[in-house]
Amino acid sequence: MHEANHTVRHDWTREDVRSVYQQPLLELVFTAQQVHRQHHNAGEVQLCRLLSIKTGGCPEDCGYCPQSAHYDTGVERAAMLDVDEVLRTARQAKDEGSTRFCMGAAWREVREGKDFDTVLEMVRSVAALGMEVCCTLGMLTASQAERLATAGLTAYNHNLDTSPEYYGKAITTRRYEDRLRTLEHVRKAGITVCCGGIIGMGETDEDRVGLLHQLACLKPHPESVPINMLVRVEGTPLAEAAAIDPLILVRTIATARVLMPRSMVRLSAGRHSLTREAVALCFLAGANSIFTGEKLLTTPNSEIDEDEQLFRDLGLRPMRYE
Ligand code: SAM
Ligand code: DTB
Ligand code: SF4
Repeated sequence: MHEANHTVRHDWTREDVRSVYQQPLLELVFTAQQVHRQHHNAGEVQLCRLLSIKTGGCPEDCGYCPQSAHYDTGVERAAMLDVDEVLRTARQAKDEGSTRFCMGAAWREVREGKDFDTVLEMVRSVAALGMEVCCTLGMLTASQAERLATAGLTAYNHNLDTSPEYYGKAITTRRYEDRLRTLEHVRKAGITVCCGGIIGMGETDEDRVGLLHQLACLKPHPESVPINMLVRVEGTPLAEAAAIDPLILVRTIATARVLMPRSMVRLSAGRHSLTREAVALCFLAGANSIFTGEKLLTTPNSEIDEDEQLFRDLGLRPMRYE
């Protein structure tokens, strides 16, 4: 079934997804690598830079997140950055080889007013550098999505995070349907979708299958699929979650690659805690994008010189502009 046909499909059943996910790992990685080579240049990995433009004090209480005002995590609430500061970071990221710049805000949803106007200005300025511009600002209305599109936004990140069944155990103040509605607004506005999830929150294989199934049935597929491994931050309810085996990350990435052949699959949070060999396996499994720079939003990320060394050792190149 899936081995022979590597075309883009949106009619995956949960059983299909389960049977891809459950294959012997090396069979799965081999299939994923074939799919990857059919649709992408396997020697290139896109570098993306994240910046938290509005940190901490979020009214939402997502059990994994260091920025929620509900938990004492040591992340200080900060005012919104100014446009010049954001632009400086974006220019530096571009000089360091990033082709995509993603701005995150610790908001449950976007509210009208000065802060949103500032975000629109940031989007216009970063787009003028010729970089792909992504934002992750929480829930959006249709009209806010349209204004972001007009400002030049390339992509909007809004994760489904986990399966519909497990969602309520990790997040209690918003619903899966709310997430799907924002994704629809983003699509309708003509912005590309960046949507993935987090593994290592105590979910089962079946929950990971459930998440991947939801993503693979979105039509069109999200152009970008971030796979995050939980960063366990002290003070959050998930601080003591059991560490997840990196081979489960490899399995999740490989399944995402097989199900969504054309998408960029991004090895996102948690990379810092992986060995170089595990990162290499993630690339072999079809990951073709990473975040670079010393920080993700609030937690540490891999050092840029270590990444450069790894790219040299693996013979990979940062993706250039198209
Ligand atoms: N507030 C917005 C929202 O929730 O959509 C945007 C920012 S939020 C920090 C973006 C994503 O980061 C979340 O959906 C989640 O997938 C991921 N994330 C947050 N905390 C994380 C953690 N500790 N480990 C891994 N991923 C995390
Ligand atoms: C995504 O899926 N991962 C990134 C990005 N989208 C915004 C965020 C990871 C955040 C990790 C925790 C932190 O640094 O605060
Ligand atoms: Fe707020 Fe987003 Fe963190 Fe949830 S994931 S607490 S909405 S910043």
